[in-house]
Amino acid sequence: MILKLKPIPSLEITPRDVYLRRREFLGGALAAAVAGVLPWGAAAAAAAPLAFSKSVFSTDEPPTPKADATSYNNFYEFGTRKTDASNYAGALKTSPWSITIDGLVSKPATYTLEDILKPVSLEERIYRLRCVEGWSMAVPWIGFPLSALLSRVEPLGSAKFVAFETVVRPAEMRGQRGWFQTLDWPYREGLRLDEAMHPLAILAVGLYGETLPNQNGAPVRLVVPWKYGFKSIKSVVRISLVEKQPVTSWNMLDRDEYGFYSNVNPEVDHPRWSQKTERRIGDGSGLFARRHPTLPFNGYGEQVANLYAGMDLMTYF
Ligand SMILES: Nc1nc2c(c(=O)[nH]1)N[C@H]1C(S)=C(S)[C@@H](COP(=O)(O)O)O[C@H]1N2
Ligand SMILES: [Mo]
Repeated sequence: MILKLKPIPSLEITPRDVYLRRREFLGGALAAAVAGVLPWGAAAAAAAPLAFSKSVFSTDEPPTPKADATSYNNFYEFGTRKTDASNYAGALKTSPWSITIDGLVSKPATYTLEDILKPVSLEERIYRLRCVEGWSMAVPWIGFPLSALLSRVEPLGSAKFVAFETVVRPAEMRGQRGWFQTLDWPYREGLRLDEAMHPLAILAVGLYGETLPNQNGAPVRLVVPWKYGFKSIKSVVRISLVEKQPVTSWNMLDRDEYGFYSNVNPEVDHPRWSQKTERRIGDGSGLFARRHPTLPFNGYGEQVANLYAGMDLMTYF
């Protein structure tokens, strides 16, 4: 195994352990977070330091250099080149920000980002994100379990899937205007409800100790580490609990190339290229870049394979 993921002891962790671990790592910024003074105020455009604890869910691999993780991005709302997001995403106004949660829930709501963050504690999780294009990065995300937010709105028994949408703002997102329409906006993604409730699925609001830069999906984006990167939808404004499998942007573009599940799987090639290996961003480039074997479920199989027991992963790719 290349990627060493520590086992998930979450259910064994006592509140006291969590408390002690948090005390160990939290700096002075904790006081601000506890008081509800989060750095997403009116003028929080620049990166602000975040208070967080370290998570037992992290891989123990060294993170990709921050300069690479924040300049080599896919964010088609700003263009299709890897540098477009870091060059143009500054135009997106990320404060104020709110997320509407609707559909099959007992308590539909529109929460501001501050409302969302008040009851949760942030943790840093170093996750590897594997892009369907054949590269990957290990990023120290700062976020909280998606399940915490979903539980708050009380999903109904009839809810089976969760649909996500990115903001639509052509005036601020150059990829949403003009002649070169790439995807059909809003960018849409989805998960089965049990996937969304899995403790590894997080909403991230920061990376490398600071609030998310716009190119990485500010102010709040999903990170689902066992799935190809395109499932990790950026700049989320709407989350809907639904009964039927929702449409997703890449699947709409080409259903043979991008499935709904999109679990990282070295055995299922993309129709135009192999998925067996990956290039690690920051690890040298060109012909001599080392390629690493891609792992089933991106290395998180022990934690998530049971979600797919009995499913043919060649059919449900
Ligand atoms: N809204 C939106 N979310 C998106 C994308 C996008 O184009 N638009 N690209 C996806 C893809 S293909 C990848 S690999 C990851 C990249 O995340 P990163 O730039 O933070 O590494 O974001 C995903 N989320
Ligand atoms: Mo990707």
